[in-house]
Amino acid sequence: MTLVPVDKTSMGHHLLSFPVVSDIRGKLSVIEDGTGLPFHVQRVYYLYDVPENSRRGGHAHLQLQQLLIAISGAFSVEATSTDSSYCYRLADPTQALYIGPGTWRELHSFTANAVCLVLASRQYEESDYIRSWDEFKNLLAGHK
Ligand code: T46
Repeated sequence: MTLVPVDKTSMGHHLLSFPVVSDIRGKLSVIEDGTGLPFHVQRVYYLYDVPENSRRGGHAHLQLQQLLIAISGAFSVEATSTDSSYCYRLADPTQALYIGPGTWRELHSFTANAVCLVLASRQYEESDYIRSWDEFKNLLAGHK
């Protein structure tokens, strides 16, 4: 079963769609290496019990690629890269938001039951984070 691009918003951030197996017992979605995943998954983590008024992210990565999935509930992701800036509302467990290197992300407006599952292309490295907006803007300016 293959992932399908939903849109072409940006090279740095766009939605992908997972196939669903649905029957009277419920639904099942599969994420499988070699079926259209844009990278090999090295790490999985998840955000949950996030207060409604809390913001997460607020940084970019130098190399990391990630897929964000609203496994339960909903939340918003503001993504900014060289070619575009867009606010996604993730609320569908059959969709994943791809976020590539050089993309600033901010997550907010979590519903009470929201769970954000993240598949990541690399292990955790603090040195991969760009946590300063000014540094990020300088990086983008250098790529134009
Ligand atoms: C991202 C968004 C969606 C670890 O020890 N290992 C890990 O794999 C991660 C992701 C975090 N941490 C530690 C580092 C901090 O002490 O957990 C603490 C909270 O991490 P952070 O403030 O980076 O969490 P978020 O939710 O702001 O950002 C995370 C990811 O870091 C980031 O890459 O895109 O989730």
